Amino acid sequence: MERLIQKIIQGDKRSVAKAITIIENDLQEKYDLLQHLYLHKRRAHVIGITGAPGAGKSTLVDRLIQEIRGEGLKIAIIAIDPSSPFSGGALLGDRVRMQKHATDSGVFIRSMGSRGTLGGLAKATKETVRILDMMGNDLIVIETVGVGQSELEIMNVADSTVVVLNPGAGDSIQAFKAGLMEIADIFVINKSDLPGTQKLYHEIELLIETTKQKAEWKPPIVKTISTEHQGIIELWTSLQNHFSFIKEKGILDRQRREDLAKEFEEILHQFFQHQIEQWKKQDTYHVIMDQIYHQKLNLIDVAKQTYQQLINEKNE
Ligand SMILES: Nc1nc2c(ncn2[C@@H]2O[C@H](COP(=O)(O)OP(=O)(O)OP(=O)(O)O)[C@@H](O)[C@H]2O)c(=O)[nH]1
Ligand SMILES: [Mg+2]
Repeated sequence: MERLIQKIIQGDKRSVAKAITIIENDLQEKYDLLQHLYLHKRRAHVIGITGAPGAGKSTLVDRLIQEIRGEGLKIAIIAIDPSSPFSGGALLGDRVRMQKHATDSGVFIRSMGSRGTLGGLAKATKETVRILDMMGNDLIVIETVGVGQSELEIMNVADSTVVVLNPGAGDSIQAFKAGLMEIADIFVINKSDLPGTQKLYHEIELLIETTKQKAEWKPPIVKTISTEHQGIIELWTSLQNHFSFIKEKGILDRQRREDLAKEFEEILHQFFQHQIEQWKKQDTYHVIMDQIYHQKLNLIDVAKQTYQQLINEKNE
């Protein structure tokens, strides 16, 4: 494990991929790996990019990579495989589009599937972010299709969330309904070469004015034509402004402490869950369940006793 960690710190892509697989597949070495990860102080700026299928998220990320690499910064991209079967083809497009960066040692791209539950994916994403931070990336971008609650949860992992909208698609109302107003730190109107851009701009402006009256951070609206590299510098500037803002206000620090507390609790749950699973493997388990079923034992009493027993085992 020490060797793997060293290689991750050196930026070895193969080792990073291996570590992510350990996390994704919940392998035995996971806690060993996490032990090292939690000793590392996070420093990367985590950016979430969400929006409807085909909004132009990948094109935008591709352009952002170009911009950021120009400044010599290191960047990692996590593309969350869309849970919707409709976007299958588009993902292939992503891979082709970003392919040209694949040989750049300062760019790491990984797609993560929605195998198992999406809630589990959010957790794996969080842990993957730690690996990518340790790898020395300055920026970690998470791209996800913004539809359900679970995708919103994935976006919670980000320090700065970008919501990508398109003109002429009724997008402002959609954004309002889908809860994207709450999570957006920056709005991007991509495809602003298309008609309806100004109308959408005013609608979002109005929504921000009414929903973010008291907010200290008012999300900027950036117009982009990502296919023509327009508005990319403005987006990058807005992202940097937002990161400075949350750092200066102590928001980032507070957020990361809360995240750690949550992760701590989750790990405790996992340990306990594991103990329960072990306990269920004992022969007495079925006997006890039978007796509960026939009202010979009281479920709550047995649960209390078992709980005590498990806690004591842990202390021994
Ligand atoms: N006219 C116009 N087309 C664009 C712009 N940006 C992206 N597109 C096109 O929109 C299509 C979808 O772009 P993607 O970047 O794959 O969109 P996406 O949001 O990543 O799509 P999913 O990953 O499927 O959700 C592509 O054909 C792009 O060429 C833009 O600014 N203007
Ligand atoms: Mg995409």
